[in-house]
Amino acid sequence: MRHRHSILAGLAAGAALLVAGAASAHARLVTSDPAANAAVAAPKAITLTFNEKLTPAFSKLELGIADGMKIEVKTAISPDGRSIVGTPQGKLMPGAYTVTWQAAAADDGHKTNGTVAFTVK
Ligand SMILES: [Cu+2]
Repeated sequence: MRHRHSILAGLAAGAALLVAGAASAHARLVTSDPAANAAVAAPKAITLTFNEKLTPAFSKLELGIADGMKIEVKTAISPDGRSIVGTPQGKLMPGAYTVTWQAAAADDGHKTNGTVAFTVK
């Protein structure tokens, strides 16, 4: 049993290394403003900052409210290439919002995506 356990542990460590190696080549969300799950005053812009430069054509965000309705947002990539900035085309009403993002790493084009939830007080 002991031997079997050590083989499984070795396999797990190998898999973790593979995952870490792949992740380092992808755009990973580092921070957001508003922060994930924060309750804030209506933000004028939403900024998602990544660990590496993005390809603007394939990097964007969408803003939705709880019932799935989309809010019109103008998106741009920051001058340093690492942030997606979304500017809502109107004041955000109090409620729960979900930011859905897609990012493509500039170095290898690999795409990543995710969501960030926040609440407007
Ligand atoms: Cu990659």
